[in-house]
Order: sequence, then structure tokens, then C-alpha cells
Amino acid sequence: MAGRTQDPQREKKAASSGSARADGAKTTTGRTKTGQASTRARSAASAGTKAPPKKSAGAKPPTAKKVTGADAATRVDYYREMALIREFEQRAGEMYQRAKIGGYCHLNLGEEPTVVGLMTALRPTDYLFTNYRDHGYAIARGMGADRVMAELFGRSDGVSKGLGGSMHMYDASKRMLGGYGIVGGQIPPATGAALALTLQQKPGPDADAVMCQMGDGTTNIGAFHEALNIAAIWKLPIVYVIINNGLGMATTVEAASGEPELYKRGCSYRIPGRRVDGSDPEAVRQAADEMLNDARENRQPGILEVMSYRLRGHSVVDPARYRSKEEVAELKEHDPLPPYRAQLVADGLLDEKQAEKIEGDAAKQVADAIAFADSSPEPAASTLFDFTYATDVPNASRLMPGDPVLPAGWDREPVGAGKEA
Ligand SMILES: Cc1ncc(C[n+]2csc(CCOP(=O)(O)OP(=O)(O)O)c2C)c(N)n1
Ligand SMILES: [Mg+2]
Repeated sequence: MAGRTQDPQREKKAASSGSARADGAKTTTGRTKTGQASTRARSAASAGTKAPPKKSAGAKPPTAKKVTGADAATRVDYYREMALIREFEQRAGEMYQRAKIGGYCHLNLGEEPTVVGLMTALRPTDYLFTNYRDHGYAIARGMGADRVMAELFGRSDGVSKGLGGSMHMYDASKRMLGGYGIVGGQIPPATGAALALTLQQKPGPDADAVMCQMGDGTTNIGAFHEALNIAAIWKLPIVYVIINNGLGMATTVEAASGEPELYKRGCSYRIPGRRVDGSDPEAVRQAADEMLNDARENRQPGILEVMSYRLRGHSVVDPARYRSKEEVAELKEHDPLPPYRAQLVADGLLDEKQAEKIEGDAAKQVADAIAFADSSPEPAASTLFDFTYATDVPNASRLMPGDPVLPAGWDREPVGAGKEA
């Protein structure tokens, strides 16, 4: 697509300050046949230049640009977290093949820098809502790889007591309020949480904000538009983050969206949008930081579009046959981790041994998480309905909301218990 704007806000700022070239100057963002943004194009987008001509399949991955803004230790920490999520997701795919995991399972492979950039921008006191592609977010939010893996295994030590599975990571203490399997299901409660914050707090630098993550396909759900309108008129402290991985299952953004430049989708509601390169955790963090701060200080809702790339199928059972042969041949080029690692080595922040140690530690941590999950007990079938509702309503299969409240376990008393024979 020609003439895509990388970051309209920055561009405007730069223009008003008389800068000759905004960081987000007009650029060309190439799309592969399936519509996913190519690594080349994304690198070009960050550099504000035209994408170089197509390289032949199997060419060396492009060197990541020199990243600025974060200190050395932070950049190494980003790599550590990305390596952990990478390892976790690869092993989760493997565990699915071995039938240790059932149900749906969507991986963040290729989206690690996006996840890490977003999660490092979020304060522990901010609130997070995501879609079903949530493992990396739960890990980066500090919910523990072991408890996240136990959730995938459906075990009682899982973050949702083994009752939620892959799509329903949840931990109120970390203010991660889900993991939603229904496309767009997270948007109304996230907007409601932002409304609640306006009733509880005054705007300011210490106020809390909400991040609502979703995919590109989700922007075509009605709730997205209703929520944007509400957020605009009530001035809610929320950032809607759109992970643009080019695809909603097998459908490209261009085929699905009347306005495929998704950061612009708030314009009917006067909600500003920005687009950022999802292969650069530092750029993602900076953009998310700024937008969250605008939300907390000025009650300015925003849209952050993160250009990312899904290295595998939609879920672990999707062979992604809709990808062209050329795209499959070039898949490795879209992997954001090797260039980031190479850049850290080139900048002298890591040597080969240290990088391998980080990867080895991630492998060990995930192996331990698998062992933890494997040894965690299955939840008792009798607890199946105990957590259906958060409040004191009958959590029993045969009762409906509105029926009289009975004490938990009322239907599990053995007949005649407590009576004299
Ligand atoms: C209301 C609803 N409609 C359809 C589905 C089936 N579905 C699951 S994921 C998905 C695609 C969503 O794509 P996107 O928002 O781009 O997220 P991504 O999977 O790329 O992270 C669809 C249509 C669903 N879960 N919920
Ligand atoms: Mg998508």
C-alpha cells in the first residue's frame, strides 16, 4: 500500500516544530500476499524511507536498526522476556501436539516485541484486557510461566484455576482482567473499567489507565465502534491497542476493513491514533507510554496500532495454507527476534555466550513450568460452576441468575448427610 503514514501524531508534532522530517514520515508499507506487513517494509517504516526492492527467498534477515531510548540493561531485559515468551509458545505448541493441552490455543509467536513493549509501558496499577492470544501478555504481566502453563494444561494451579484454558488468562491481583475468547468481548468491560476509574479517581500523572488489546479483525465488530464513541464523549482513560498482524484468521486487513489504516479508525469519534513498528519493543513501549500518560493525565482515549507479524497459523491447528509459497519461503525474514539479538551483540551489550545463556535459562524456566503444570492436580468436577459468576449468585448448573441464592455446595451434600440413621 502506498502512502501509509507511520505515526500521524509525531508527524504533526514534527511539522509544527518545523522539523524537516518527522520520525513517522510518509512511507510505503509493503504487504505480503496474505496482507501481513513485511519485515522489510516495517523496518523501512520505522526509518521513514521507502522499502528496498524485494530480496530473493532465503536472503539474510535484515539487520535491525540501531535502537535508541532504552539503556543497555533494559534492552537486555527486553530480549530476556522475548526469549522466554518465544520458548514458552514453542513448547506450548508442542504440548498441544502431545495432547497435554486441549481446546483452542493461539500463540504470540512473532509478536514477542509487541507484547514486551506494551507490557513494559503498563504500570502494575493499570488495567489490562486482551483477546484470546494472551499467553505472552500474562507472562510479561508477571503471572508466572508456571501458572500460565498450568492453565493451558487445565490444572488447578493455573491462573484461572484450570477452568479457563488458553484463551482466559486472568489475575485480578495483576489487574489482568482477561483473556476473552469472543472477538471484541474484551472491549465493553475494558471501556467500563475506564469509566469506573473516572468515578474513583481524578486525572493526573498518578491516575490509573486501561489498556484494551485486540486484533485487527476485531475493529470490525460493532462493540468496537460503540465503545469508541462512549470513550470519546465521556473522556475515558483508555488506550485501545490494535495488533495488526495482517490477518483475522485467514482474511486480510485489506479484505476486511473499509479503512485498512487502522489507527485512523477512531477519526469518526475524534480519537487520535498512532501506528508503530511492532518488531521494535522500544518504539512500542514509548508510543504506549505516551498514550497511556495522555489517558491518565488528560482523559484522552487513544488508538495504538502495532504493526506485527504472526509467524504461525491462527491457532495451533491451523496449517495456514492460505499463505503463498513465496511468503512461506520468506517466513524467517519476518522473525523479529534474530535481528534484535544481533543488534544487542553488535552494540556490545551481549556476547554470543551471554545470549545463549539467556536462551538456555528460558528453556529451563519453561521446562520447569511444564513439570509444574504436569504435577498440578486436575480441578474437581464438582467445582466446575463455582466460579461462573464473581458475585454471590447460584454457581450451580441447574440454577439461573435471579434464582434464590443458596450456599455454595448446597447441591453436593450427600442425601441424608447429618441425619441420624
Ligand atoms: C464474535 C466472534 N466471531 C467470530 C469468532 C471466530 N474468530 C476467532 S478469532 C477470529 C479472528 C480475529 O482476528 P484478529 O482480531 O485480527 O485477531 P488475531 O487472531 O489476529 O490475533 C475469529 C473470526 C469469535 N471468536 N467471536
Ligand atoms: Mg489479526
